[in-house]
Amino acid sequence: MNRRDFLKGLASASYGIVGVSILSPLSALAAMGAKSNDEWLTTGSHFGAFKIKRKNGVISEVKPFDRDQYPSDMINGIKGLVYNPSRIRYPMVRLDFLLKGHKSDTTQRGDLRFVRVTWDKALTLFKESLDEIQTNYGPSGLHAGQTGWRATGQLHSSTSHMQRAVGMHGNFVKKVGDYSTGAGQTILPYILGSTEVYAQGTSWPLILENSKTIVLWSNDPYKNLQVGWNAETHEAYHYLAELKEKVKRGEIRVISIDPVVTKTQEYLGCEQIYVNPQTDVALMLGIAYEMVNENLHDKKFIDGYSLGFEQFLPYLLGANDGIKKTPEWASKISGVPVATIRELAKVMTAGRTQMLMGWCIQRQQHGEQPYWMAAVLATMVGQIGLPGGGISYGHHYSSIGVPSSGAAAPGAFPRNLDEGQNPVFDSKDFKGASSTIPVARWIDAILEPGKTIDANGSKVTYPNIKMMIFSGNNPWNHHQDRNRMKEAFQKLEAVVTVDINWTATCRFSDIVLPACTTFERNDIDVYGSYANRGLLAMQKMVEPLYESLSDFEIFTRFARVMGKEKEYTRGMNEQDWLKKLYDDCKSANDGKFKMPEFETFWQQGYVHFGEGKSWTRHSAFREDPEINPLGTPSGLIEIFSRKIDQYNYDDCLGHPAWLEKSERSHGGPGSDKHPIWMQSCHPDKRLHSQMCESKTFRETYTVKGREPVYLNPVDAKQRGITEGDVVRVFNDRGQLLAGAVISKKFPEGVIRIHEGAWYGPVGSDGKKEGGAEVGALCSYGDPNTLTQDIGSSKLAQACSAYTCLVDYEKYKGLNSTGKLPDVSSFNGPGEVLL
Ligand SMILES: Nc1nc2c(c(=O)[nH]1)N[C@H]1C(S)=C(S)[C@@H](COP(=O)(O)OP(=O)(O)OC[C@H]3O[C@@H](n4cnc5c(=O)[nH]c(N)nc54)[C@H](O)[C@@H]3O)O[C@H]1N2
Ligand SMILES: Nc1nc2c(c(=O)[nH]1)N[C@H]1C(S)=C(S)[C@@H](COP(=O)(O)OP(=O)(O)OC[C@H]3O[C@@H](n4cnc5c(=O)[nH]c(N)nc54)[C@H](O)[C@@H]3O)O[C@H]1N2
Ligand SMILES: [Mo]
Repeated sequence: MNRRDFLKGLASASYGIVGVSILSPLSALAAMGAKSNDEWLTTGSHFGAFKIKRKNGVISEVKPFDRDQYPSDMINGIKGLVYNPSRIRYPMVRLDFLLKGHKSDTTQRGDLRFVRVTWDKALTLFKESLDEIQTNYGPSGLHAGQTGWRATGQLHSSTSHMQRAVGMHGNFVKKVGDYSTGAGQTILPYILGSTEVYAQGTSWPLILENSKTIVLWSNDPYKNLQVGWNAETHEAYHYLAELKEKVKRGEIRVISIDPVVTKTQEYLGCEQIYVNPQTDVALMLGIAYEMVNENLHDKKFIDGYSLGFEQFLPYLLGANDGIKKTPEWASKISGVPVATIRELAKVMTAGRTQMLMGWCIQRQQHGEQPYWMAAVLATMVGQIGLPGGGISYGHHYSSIGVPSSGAAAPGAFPRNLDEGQNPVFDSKDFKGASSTIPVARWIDAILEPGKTIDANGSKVTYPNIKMMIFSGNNPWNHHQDRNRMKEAFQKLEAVVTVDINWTATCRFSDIVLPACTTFERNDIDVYGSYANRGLLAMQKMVEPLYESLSDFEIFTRFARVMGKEKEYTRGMNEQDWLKKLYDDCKSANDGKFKMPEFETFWQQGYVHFGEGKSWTRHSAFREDPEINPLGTPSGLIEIFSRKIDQYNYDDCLGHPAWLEKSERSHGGPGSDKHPIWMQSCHPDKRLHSQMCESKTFRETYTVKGREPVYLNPVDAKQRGITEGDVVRVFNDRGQLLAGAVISKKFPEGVIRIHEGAWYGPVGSDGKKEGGAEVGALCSYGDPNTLTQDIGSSKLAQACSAYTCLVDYEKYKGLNSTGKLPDVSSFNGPGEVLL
C-alpha cells in the first residue's frame, strides 16, 4: 500500500484525516452558536487587568481595569490572543507516531504531518505512552518537570494540572531553578542568605525620598514591568514617572550601565555608561580597586557585616595572580574609560546609592560572578539595609518595590497528589540517576544519559529521558540551540504538549492537545503582582473555541482514563473550586481585610485590599546582625565563601573573579570569526513567545513579516544593509532570517533579537516540511536558533543564552535567487495530510 492509499484507509477508519482549512476563528465561533449578550466583564492576565466587552458572544473591546493607570500597549494584542490563526483546533497526533507509537521514525518530528483524532483517542494514546515508559524505563524515563509562563489564574494553572495528573500515573524527573535567574538564585543564598531575586524589595517611595544616585545595572524596568507574574496593574510606573521628574530637576542621578540605550534610559532621560557585553565583573573590580586605592570604602560596615574581605583583597590587588584590577586594567576589558570608572567609585560612595540589578547579566556564562561582585561593591559602599541604599535584584519585575498590601493571597489548584494518594506506577527507582536536574540541562541529559556533572556542590547523574510532557511552557522558545534540540528530540520516544497554539514545541511533539485561553474559562487571581492589591474575578468571556478545553477539564478527562477522576478533582468542579479558593482566602484574611461573600465578589469583579506600608530590605540585618543574621553559613555577607571555595570549581572560585568567556565580542574569544554579540533580551511587545501569535499586533512591529533585528548603523553599512532589508544572521550553530531595523541605540559589535520570536524552520527549498532537518534556516527570526547551550558554571549550571557570537549579511534569497521563503512559524501545520 502506498502512503496515499494508506492515508485514505485511515480516513475511513475511526480517526478522520483533515485538510485543515484556515477557517476564520470568528466564523468558527458563530458556528458554535456562541451566546448572544452584550456586557463588560472583568478579567486579567500577565499583560494587565482588563474590562472586556463581549458582544454576541464574541470579544469586541478591551479596556484597562479601573485601577490600572499605566496599561501596556500589549492590551492591543489581547483580542488576537483568542482569535488567531495559530490556535490548535482539535487534538492531533503526529502521523508516524499514530502508526508506530514508540517505534516511530523520530527524524520525521517537525515535518508537520499530523492527524486529527478525538479527545478520547488522544488521551488514551497519552496514557498508553506513559504506561510504556514506566514499564520499560521507570520514572527516570519521563521528564514532566519543565515549567514556564502559563497563563495567570490560580485554578487553571496549567503546570499544576499536568503535574498532578501525570503524578497520579507515576513518578517523573523534575527540574531545579529557572531560566530567568538560574545563576543568581543559586549564588545569592551563599552571599546574602536568600535568593533575593524574587524577594520584595525596598519600597519605591523610600528610594525616591532617599537615593541620590540610582545605578540601573543591566536593567530595563520601563520595558519589563509591562508584564507581571499575576494580573498586573502597573503601579510601579507611577514611581518611574516620579523618578523621571526627579531626574529632570537634578534631585536624583540615574546611571544606566548597559551596552545599549534602553527604553528606561530614554524615558527617564538619564545617563548611560556603555560597557562591553559580558565584561561587567571587570568593570566592577576596577571600581572596587579605585575605592580601596582612594580609601572610599566603608571599612566599618565591611568589618561589622561581612566576612572574607581580606581573602578577596589580595585578588583585587593582584597579590596572587600578578594582575592588579586597576581602572586601567578594567577599562581595557570593559571599554569603559578610566575616568568614568574612577568617577563611579566616587559617585557611588559619595551619597545614598541604590543599585538596581537586572537579570540579563546573569543569563550568561559565569553569570554567578556579576551578582556576587555587585554584592561586594554594595558592601564596600556600606549602605545595605538603609532606605534608598544597598542593592536590589528585582525592581524590574512584577511590581517588586510597590509596597505590598500584606493580605493573604488565594491558594491554587494543588500541583501534588493529596496525602494518601498513590500513583498507578509507584516506583521511585531512578536507576542510579538523579530525580531532579538543573532546569536548563535537560537537553544535555537526553543526549548523554548516565553522565555525571557537578551542580551546586553535589553531583547530578543524568536520567535516561525517553518521554517529555510540556504544558504551559514553550521549550522550543525558551531553550537554547535549536539544532542541538532537534538531535536530542530524535532520541525521544514520545512527546506530549498541551498548549493553546501551534507553537514550535507542538510541531516537534507526537500528541498535541488544545487548551483554551484564560478568556474562555473562569478563574481567580491576585492583581498587582507583588503589590497584592486585591483579588480579581477572571470571568469567562467566550466559550472555548473549536475543541479546546480548559486545563482543568483536559486533565480531569485524563484522570478519568486512569480511573482517578474523583481523586483528581476531589469531587469538585470549576465553580466549587473557585468558591473554595476564595473562601479559604477570606478566612485567612478574617479580621484584617474585609472580603464580601463569593457571589458579591464575583458580581463586582474584584475586591480591593488597599495600599501597603513602605519597607526597607535588609534593615533588620543592619539594625542587629546578631539577632537578625542573614541565611548564609556565617550569618554575614560572604565576600569569600568557604563553602563554594571547598567545591574547588575552576569556573566559580571562593570569591568573585573576572573569568574569560567561551565567546565574547569586542576582542574576546571567537570574535575574530563571528565578531558580533547577539543579545536576545525580553521583548517589548510580547511575553516571551506569548502574543507573537496575535497577528495584527505582531504586524505593528515586524519587518517584511519577520522579527526585527536591531543593528548598529556602522556595522550595517559595512555589510551593505539598509533599513527594511531581510538579513541572514548566522554562526556555526545555525542561521535565521530577520528584518533590519537600524538604530544608534545599538553600539558597534552588538545586535538584538528579542527572545520569543516563533521558530519557523524551512528546508533548503524554502518549504516548511523541511523544517525537520538539522541546520534548517529559521524563516522568522528565533534567536535561540543561534544561542549556546552551556551551563553558566559548575555551580548553577544555568542558562547562558547571552554568551553568543554571530555575524550577519544581507540575505541573498534561497540558493542566491533573491527569493524569500515564506514565514513558516504561524497558522499551525496547515494542510495536515494529503
Ligand atoms: N535566548 C533567550 N532565551 C530565553 C531567555 C532569554 O532572555 N534569551 N529568557 C528565558 C526566560 S527568563 C524565560 S522565563 C523563558 C520563558 O519561556 P516559557 O515560559 O516557556 O515561554 P512562554 O512563551 O511564556 O511559554 C508559555 C507557553 O504556555 C502556553 N500557555 C499559555 N497559557 C496557557 C494555558 O492556559 N494552558 C496551557 N496548556 N498552555 C498555556 C503559551 O501558549 C506558550 O506556548 O525563556 C527563556 N529563554
Ligand atoms: N515586556 C516584557 N517584560 C518582561 C518579560 C517579557 O517577556 N516581556 N519577561 C519577564 C521575565 S520572565 C523576565 S526573566 C524578566 C527579564 O528581565 P531582564 O533579564 O533584566 O531583562 P532583559 O530586558 O532581557 O535585559 C535587561 C538589560 O540587560 C542588558 N544586558 C544584557 N547583557 C548585558 C551585559 O553583559 N552587561 C550589561 N551591563 N547589561 C547587559 C540588556 O541590554 C537589557 O537592556 O523580564 C520580565 N518582564
Ligand atoms: Mo524569566
